[in-house]
Amino acid sequence: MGASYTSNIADADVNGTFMGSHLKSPSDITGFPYFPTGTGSLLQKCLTKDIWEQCKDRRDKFGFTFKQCIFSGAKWTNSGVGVYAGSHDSYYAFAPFLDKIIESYHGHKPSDKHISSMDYNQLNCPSFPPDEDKMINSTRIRVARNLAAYPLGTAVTRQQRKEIEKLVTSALGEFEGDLKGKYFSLETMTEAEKKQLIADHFLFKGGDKYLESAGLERDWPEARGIFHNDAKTFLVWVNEEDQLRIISMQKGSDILQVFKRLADAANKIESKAKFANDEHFGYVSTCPTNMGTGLRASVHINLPKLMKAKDLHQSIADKYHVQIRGIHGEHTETDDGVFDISNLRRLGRNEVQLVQDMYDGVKAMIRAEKSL
Ligand code: ADP
Ligand code: ILO
Repeated sequence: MGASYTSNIADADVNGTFMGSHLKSPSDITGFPYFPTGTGSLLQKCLTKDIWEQCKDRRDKFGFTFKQCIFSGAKWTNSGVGVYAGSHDSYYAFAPFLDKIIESYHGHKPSDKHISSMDYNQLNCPSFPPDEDKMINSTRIRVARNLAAYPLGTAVTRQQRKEIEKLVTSALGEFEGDLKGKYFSLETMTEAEKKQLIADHFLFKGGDKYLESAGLERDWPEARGIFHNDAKTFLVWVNEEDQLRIISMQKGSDILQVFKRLADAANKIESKAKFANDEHFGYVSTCPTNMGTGLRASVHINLPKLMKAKDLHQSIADKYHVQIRGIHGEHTETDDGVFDISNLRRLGRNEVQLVQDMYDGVKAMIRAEKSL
C-alpha cells in the first residue's frame, strides 16, 4: 500500500519560498510529510517511505514520539537537518532513521566506535604570524553535554528542567581560580543585560523557530541562564538546545589556550556530573549533528575577498570539513566580511582532530585570501 501524504504545505511553499508549513503539532503529521521541490534537509534525504512505515508509530522510553523527532524539519522545510532527539534512547528507538542521518552527516556507521581525546599536547597549531593573527577577531570552542539521568531538553518536564538548573549551577558554584564565576538566570536578567550579552556573542538568543518546534523553548525563560567567570572566557549555557553548552572563548587567535581551558573545564564538570554517553555515539546531544564530541571550534575571521568567491571558499570548506556561518550565530548573515569558520564533523573523530580540522581549514582559507 502506498504511503499517504501529510498536508504540511503552505501557500508560500507553493510559490517556492519555503516558509513554515501549516503543521501546528507533531500529531498533525498524519502521513508521509510533504517536502516541496528544493527541500534539501537531511530529514528529506534520509526519510524514505520504508523508514517512515517502520518508525512512524514508535516512541522512545520517555514517550517521545518519532513524529516529535521529525516535526521541526517537517514544519520548516528550509531546515538543514530538521531532526531532534528526545533522549539517549531515541537514537536506538528510531535507529533505522537516525543511524542514516548520523552516517550522512558524520560518516559514522552503526558498527563504528567513538573515542574521545582532549589531549591538547597532540594539537599541531603553531601560532598565526602577525598578519594572519590580525585577520582573526576571536576564538571559541564549545561542547554540548546532557545529563545521563534525564531525557533531553525536548522531553524534560518543567520540574526536571528546574532540577537540572539546580544541579548544574551548584556544581559550577564550587569552581575556583580562573574558572570561578557566577550564574545569571534569564528570568531575572534585565532586557538591557541580555541584549548586551547577546551582542557580545556570549549568550544564546532564544526565539529560534527550529528549537521552538522541537519543544526546546517550552516555559521560556524559566530555568535557563548563563554561568561565566569575570573575564567571560569560560561560560556555560544552561538548558538551551542542550542542558549544558560548555564554552571557552577569548579575543585573538590563540586556539591552544582556548582548547586547554575548555578541556580543563569540561573535565572538572564531568567529575561532578554524569553525562549521557556511550561507546558508539560518544556524548549524546539533542541535535544529531552534535553527537560524539559536541564540539564546535570556531574563529571569527575577516576574509573579504575570499568570501566573495563563493565556489572557491565552498570548495575549501568541503575539502577541510569546515563550515562557514555568519557571525551572529547559526542561520545568520554576516557584516563586513567577517565569518565564523568551524569544524563540521563532531562524531567518530576525537576532540583534538576536530580542533585540528578547524585550524587546517582556517589556514587554507587564509592562504586563499592572500592569493586573491
Ligand atoms: P553554537 O552552536 O556553537 O552555540 P552559534 O552559531 O549559535 O553556535 O553561536 C552562538 C554564539 O557564539 C553567537 O553569538 C556567535 O556569534 C558566538 N560565536 C561563535 N563563534 C565565535 C567566535 N569564534 N568568537 C566570538 N563569538 C563566537
Ligand atoms: N534544526 C536546524 C539546525 C541544525 C543544526 N544546528 C544545530 C545543532 N543547532 C536546521 O535543521 O537547520
